[in-house]
Amino acid sequence: MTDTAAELRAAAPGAALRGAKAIPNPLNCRSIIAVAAACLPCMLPMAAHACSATLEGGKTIDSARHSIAYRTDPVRIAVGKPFAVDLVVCPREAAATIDELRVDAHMPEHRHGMNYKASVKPQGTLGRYRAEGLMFHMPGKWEFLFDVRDAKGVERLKQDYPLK
Ligand SMILES: [Cu+2]
Repeated sequence: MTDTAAELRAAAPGAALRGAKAIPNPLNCRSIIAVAAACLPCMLPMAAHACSATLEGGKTIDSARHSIAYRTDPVRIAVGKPFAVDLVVCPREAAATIDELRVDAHMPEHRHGMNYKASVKPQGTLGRYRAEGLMFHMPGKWEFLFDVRDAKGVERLKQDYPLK
């Protein structure tokens, strides 16, 4: 649980998708703020959404400030085989622009990341990116980390990826 709390502190507000599972330390105000920020979309159902990212055959993650759709290439990742990730990222606030997208992954239970650093390149269409050079070197519970940087800072979106 301390691991999750540490991630909450490290992540930008709104990024803690797994925050609902965490039991915030009452003395740790930043964790509580992070959890509250993660719930903003549910508390503000009338808030205007500039976009909702979609990618055929892909998965979507929504956070406070961004919507990400991603699809791995190949769709089925194999242990020890390089793969790429195609992404669509869009800001929820109409005027916001994305300055940088970083794609990474780690195994939270093993406390290690990948052995390679992914390179992310914008594609022709606005909001489309492709990350290359990823590899999961062992089976188990991986987690994708998508860091979106805009004028307000970095927002981290995460999603579990169990690899058999
Ligand atoms: Cu591992």
